[in-house]
Parts: sequence; C-alpha cells; structure tokens
Amino acid sequence: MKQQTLLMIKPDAVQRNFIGRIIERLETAGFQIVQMKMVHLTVARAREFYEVHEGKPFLEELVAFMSSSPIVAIALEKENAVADLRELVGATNPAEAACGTIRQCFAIDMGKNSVHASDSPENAAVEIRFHFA
Ligand code: IDP
Ligand code: MG
Repeated sequence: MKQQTLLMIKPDAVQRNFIGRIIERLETAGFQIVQMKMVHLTVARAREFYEVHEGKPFLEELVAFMSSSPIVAIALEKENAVADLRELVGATNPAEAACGTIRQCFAIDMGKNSVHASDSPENAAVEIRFHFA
C-alpha cells in the first residue's frame, strides 16, 4: 500500500548545494514528490517540530541549527515509504551510516547530518501536516 513520509533537507546540505543531488537520490529510489517547499524555520517553529526531543542534551543545538538558514521540506509517496526512506537516509551519525546512504555521502557530523526522515507512519502524518497544513 502507498504510504507518505516527510524528508527535510537540512541547512548544511542546502548551503553546500546538495538539494539537487539529494532529490535525485529520492526519485531514483522510486519516491514520488507530492509536496515540496523551501522555508526558513523560526526558532519557535523548529522547537515545535522537535518537541519529541524536549529534555535531550542536543535539543538547543538542533533548534539553533535548524533555524539558522533555509531548509527544504518534501512530502514523499511510495510503497513502504517510511522504512525505505530511513534506509536510504542512513544512521543518525554519518560515521556509522551504511555505504551509499544519503548521510554517508553528504553529512558532516551527528548534528549537521544533511537530512531528516520521519521515523513512523504516525509521525510522518504529523510532520507532513506541520509543513503542509
Ligand atoms: P534521526 O534524525 O536519525 O531520527 P534523532 O535521534 O531523532 O535522529 O535526532 C534528531 C536529530 O537531532 C538528528 O538528526 C541530529 O541532527 C540531532 N542529534 C541527535 N543526536 C545528537 C547528538 O548526540 N549530538 C548532536 N546532534 C544530535
Ligand atoms: Mg528522529
């Protein structure tokens, strides 16, 4: 069954001109782009997006980074989209990301890791609504 998920191209990747290369990976892997926009999140909006991480030691750094310059939000559709996108994106820490994954190819470090991908169908629905309500 077709499923939707959310990908964000984070500031580090936008700034290094990797938008096109990342989108090419998505399309080649069979994801259909259903909605897409470039947006500069405010600190408050970035904090709202990552509210599940409230209390984590990296939250302040993450919110500051995600509101530092524009991101690209993309709603994607495919069979098994959530799990397949997580696999294409790779591990949170690029040093541990599998060969050929987006993070292994483009990410700088654990914080500046180039992309976000929803981690469950439930969170995907919430995150797509957050950007495309
Ligand atoms: P995920 O993006 O792979 O789902 P999460 O654990 O949900 O990883 O963390 C959200 C984001 O917070 C990560 O993508 C990364 O940018 C940042 N982050 C997570 N853990 C750390 C850390 O230990 N140091 C710095 N940033 C972190
Ligand atoms: Mg996550």
